[in-house]
Amino acid sequence: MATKRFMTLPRHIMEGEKLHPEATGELSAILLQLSLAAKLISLEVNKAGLVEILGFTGDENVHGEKVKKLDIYAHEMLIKAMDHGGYFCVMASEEEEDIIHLPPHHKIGKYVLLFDPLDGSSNIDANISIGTIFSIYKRISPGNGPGTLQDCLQPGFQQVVAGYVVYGSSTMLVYTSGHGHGVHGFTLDPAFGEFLLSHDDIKIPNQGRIYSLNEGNYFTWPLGLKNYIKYLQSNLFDGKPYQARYVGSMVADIHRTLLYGGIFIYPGDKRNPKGKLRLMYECNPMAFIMEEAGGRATDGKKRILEIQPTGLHERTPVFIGSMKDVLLVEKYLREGQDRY
Ligand code: AFP
Repeated sequence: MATKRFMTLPRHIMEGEKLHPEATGELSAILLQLSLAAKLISLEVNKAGLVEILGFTGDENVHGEKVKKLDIYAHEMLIKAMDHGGYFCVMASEEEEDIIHLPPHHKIGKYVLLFDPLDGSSNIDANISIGTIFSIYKRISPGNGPGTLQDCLQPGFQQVVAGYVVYGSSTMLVYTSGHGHGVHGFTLDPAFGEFLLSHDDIKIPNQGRIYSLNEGNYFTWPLGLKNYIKYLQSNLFDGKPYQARYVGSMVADIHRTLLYGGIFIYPGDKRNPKGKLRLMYECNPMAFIMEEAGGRATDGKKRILEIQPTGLHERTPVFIGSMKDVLLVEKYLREGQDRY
């Protein structure tokens, strides 16, 4: 293996491919294309404050949310980067209600791509970290024609690759192909436009000291969650209570949780029993990464990766992070017996 200092993403992928003689190289090509899209999106994100790209297009996305131009740019950039390589039979995006078919006359491949092009977009104007999240499956529908909704609605344990790009103080791409191959983080060196291996085989601490959720929703939380947070605030761990950290951008909060340990929570509550975050292109990819890094991800009861999806944009409560922290909140939720 090359010295870590000059381990570029392409080289890391190629070396990983050598470990799997059966590999066709398609997943490698997909990851490289995704990294190209990430570089182009990063360029726009990093200069958003300088050009008129800020602000609203006046359009709304499928969820009725005001769409910022960067959302659209990221969405279109990913589709343009991914729709002509012959890797995919179908795609799906947070920004489109229905599945996205490949343009006619394009070669159809055996993979499925789901993505949130720019998660955390309400933070763009405040220059807070935002991100892209991606999730890849193999098709399950028969034949070699266009993919179907059935191909997109697979449980998360069927993913073949999951990852995210965090556009923060630096741009980082984190991905895993699961099955013990590890979680790897690459930092973009803008000097020569390459992602360099900066976090090899990331493992989340078994227990953290940080909890992360929107405490503004406290009065709608289930009783068990209130008791859990009170426990973290009123007991001492290494001499002090847990620290609260909440960016309000899932990719940033998950990235910190992965590196530092602790727990990120977006619960179901009185108003929204399914919570806010999307199963297919937010929670499933993050759960795949977190489990591969030695953590845990559930909806409070069952593994996120075992949820059988019924809709492209369905939401799920999510409790994700260090093994001990997630197991403990599940205990408090059980004791709370779904009472409010
Ligand atoms: P936006 O894309 O509207 O900024 O929402 C971001 C997000 O989907 C996710 O990235 C955050 O974890 C979560 O919403 C924050 O939601 P609250 O603002 O309700 O805490």
